[in-house]
Amino acid sequence: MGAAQAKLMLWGRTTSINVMKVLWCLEELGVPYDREDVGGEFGRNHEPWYLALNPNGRVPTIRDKGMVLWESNVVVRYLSATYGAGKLLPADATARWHAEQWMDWQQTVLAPALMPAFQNLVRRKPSERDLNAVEKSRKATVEAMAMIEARLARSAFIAGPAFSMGDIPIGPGIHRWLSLPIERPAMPAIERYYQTLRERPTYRKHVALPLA
Ligand SMILES: N[C@@H](CCC(=O)N[C@@H](CS)C(=O)NCC(=O)O)C(=O)O
Repeated sequence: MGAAQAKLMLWGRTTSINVMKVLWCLEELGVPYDREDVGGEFGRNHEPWYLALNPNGRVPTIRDKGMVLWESNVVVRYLSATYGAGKLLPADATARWHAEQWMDWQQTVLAPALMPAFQNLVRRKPSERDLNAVEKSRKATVEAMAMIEARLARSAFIAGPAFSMGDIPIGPGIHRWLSLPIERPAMPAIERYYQTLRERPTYRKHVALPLA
């Protein structure tokens, strides 16, 4: 036996939607980890030591088996492939590639749609809120959520009949969307999906928390 393998290290504050994905994934897979607060009120993400790990200056960043990795959805893919084959990484090819597809869509469509409403309504003081940006964001998110609603009307989870890595980037956005004080059309498949996710202790522990 060689020296004990260092525990996986995660840098990032727990209130970050992108850090939540990694925390949720680690917890689903039962991978032991250490974590340090970086970003938001904790700062440090523009310090040289952090930029040497992650030149993008954002959270999360992980180090595992000597490899440093950032970009939350890539970290979720890495963890799923390394520790979650047959669990979070679907064995079925269609489910695998549908998971990948919805993960990229979350980064490029859902996240930019939802972020302005969240930032304005949760992170800013009422006097500093841009309500036009909130309304634009609300409408863009309704359009994005309509795509998820259609998908979930014919599939229990985002990539098929089973929970997978594809649900991990989507789940935190669903919680934020349903928790924001904004008008939303009824989306019964999303409501059903949210209740299913909330049955997972890992989702309740890291994701379905009061907005902060
Ligand atoms: N595409 C990146 C985005 C990372 C990102 O924007 N993280 C935010 C938090 S959700 C951040 O670092 N904000 C600056 C901060 O926390 O100080 C990813 O998915 O990891």
